[in-house]
Amino acid sequence: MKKIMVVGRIGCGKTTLCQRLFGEELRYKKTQSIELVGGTAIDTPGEYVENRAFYRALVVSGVEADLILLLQDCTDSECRFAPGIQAMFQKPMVGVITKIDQSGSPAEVERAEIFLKLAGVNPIVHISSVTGEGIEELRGYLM
Ligand SMILES: Nc1nc2c(ncn2[C@@H]2O[C@H](COP(=O)(O)OP(=O)(O)OP(=O)(O)O)[C@@H](O)[C@H]2O)c(=O)[nH]1
Ligand SMILES: [Mg+2]
Repeated sequence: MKKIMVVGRIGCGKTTLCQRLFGEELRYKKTQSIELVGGTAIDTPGEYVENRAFYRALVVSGVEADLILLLQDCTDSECRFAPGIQAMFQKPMVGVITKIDQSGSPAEVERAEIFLKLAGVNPIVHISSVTGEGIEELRGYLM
């Protein structure tokens, strides 16, 4: 499995996705610092992408990763990624729209898709870490 780094806003579902990918029990735990999960995933705190002062730390940690997952919660009406953030990492990236089980309308998912496209990320997968929808498709990119 590729070494991944997971990036996205506070509460967008990074840690829950890592737990799902590594078959761990889904349980809430705030991420306080950059952490290695399951040996192949770098989980990051949402604060690092919400505050540009931390961008350098993200880039430095991302050097270790083969692939960066950029997560956008479909229920979140705000996007906090700098436009073209993809160019900053210089790494292959996959956009991940999270919490699709919570989506109130297709428009919410489309909004998340626009945010990820503005970030410069492609391809994009839609997932729910709770129901498992889209997880196998995402795994395909991690092989
Ligand atoms: N319904 C639903 N809830 C989810 C999903 N993924 C995560 N959550 C919930 O969203 C909340 C935040 O999830 P986390 O995975 O801790 O978020 P995070 O991105 O790691 O947040 P930080 O560590 O603070 O940056 C938790 O209560 C999760 O249970 C999902 O796919 N569907
Ligand atoms: Mg977390």
